[in-house]
Amino acid sequence: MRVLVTGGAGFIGANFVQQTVAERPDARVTVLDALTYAGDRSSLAPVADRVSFVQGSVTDADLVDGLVADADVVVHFAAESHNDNSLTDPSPFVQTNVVGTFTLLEAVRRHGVRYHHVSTDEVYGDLPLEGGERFTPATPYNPSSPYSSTKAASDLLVRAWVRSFGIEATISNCSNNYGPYQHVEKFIPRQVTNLIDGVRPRVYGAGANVRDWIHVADHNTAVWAIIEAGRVGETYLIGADGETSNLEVVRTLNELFGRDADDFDHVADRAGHDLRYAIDATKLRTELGWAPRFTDFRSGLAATVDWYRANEDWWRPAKAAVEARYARGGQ
Ligand code: NAD
Ligand code: TDX
Repeated sequence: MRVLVTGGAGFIGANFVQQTVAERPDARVTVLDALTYAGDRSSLAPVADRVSFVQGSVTDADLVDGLVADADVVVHFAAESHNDNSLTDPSPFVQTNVVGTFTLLEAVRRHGVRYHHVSTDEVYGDLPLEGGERFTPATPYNPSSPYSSTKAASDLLVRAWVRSFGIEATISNCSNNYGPYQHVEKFIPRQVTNLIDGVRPRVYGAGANVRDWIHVADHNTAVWAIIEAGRVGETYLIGADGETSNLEVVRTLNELFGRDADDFDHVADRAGHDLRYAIDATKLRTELGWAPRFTDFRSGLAATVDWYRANEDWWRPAKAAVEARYARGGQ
């Protein structure tokens, strides 16, 4: 099977490519990645000899056409992915997330190639902190940020291309991922690398916001389950019942570093900050028989801390610039 992975030098894409090479000897993987600030070719170093790497943008119609023509399945991870950046400059989010998806869909339509669209639970907006409500595939779209609105737009393009042109596509909307190779701008790697540097964790606002954490490896087994057995035109929600408040995350990290759990700082809140995400993954579990393997968040976090300790060469080059950017926003 010839697999074209967009965004394969990013966090989830690189884990997907490594996992695919390790577990699927029949897969021939090509990565298309623009190597923005978020992409790092060294994330693919362990499998470099098994992967064809093409540096370029998903908005480049000619390049995309040739690569899609040569694939059996396209797995689309490439995106601008950070909410905070989308509040500073939404423009690349519209280009990559909307125009890039459009460009891929047109190529998939021309060449009749199977397409899987990787998206986020943030398209559904947020939930109240209390009450236990969860997102389902029937939840109306109600995105809050420039990031999530461009992801929502891209999902709707996919649905329209299925209905209007009959392309063979599936969509997944996953909750917050954690694990190795995540950029230091994101919540967990930022705090882990702060703690390695002896800096107190930084929590936005009161810190009561809840995210539904899933290990990146579990996200990726779900993506493969959908590619292999998902019904064309369907949306699957991916989540592993990992609801945890930001306060609980930093307390656990402090404990893993042998520090007082409450030794952290509250900093300026994010504009429009979503309160709570929670996924009902019943459809994925019952229809496709998927189940997560990383069900103990604390030990998953401990393994992630170990990875960042052991791979300082990977994250150190980005750290100072990320912290300087946060400092300008009082965060
Ligand atoms: P990331 O920011 O770590 O990686 C994105 C990758 O896309 C980078 O390698 C970057 O170089 C590449 N890229 C950016 N613009 C590009 C362009 N125009 N053309 C080609 N490549 C380009 O993101 P991530 O966290 O790995 O997220 C991957 C996907 O998963 C995204 O679509 C995101 O919306 C979705 N998602 C992420 C999470 C999460 O918790 N991180 C949760 C649910 C869904
Ligand atoms: O320093 C911080 N302090 C803090 O309290 C940072 C960077 C974040 N936060 C908070 C904001 C969120 O409530 O932590 C939570 C997680 O923040 P992010 O890592 O920025 O993730 P989030 O905004 O929830 O979005 C993530 O999950 C859904 C990914 O970045 C998206 O790509 C994905 O779609």
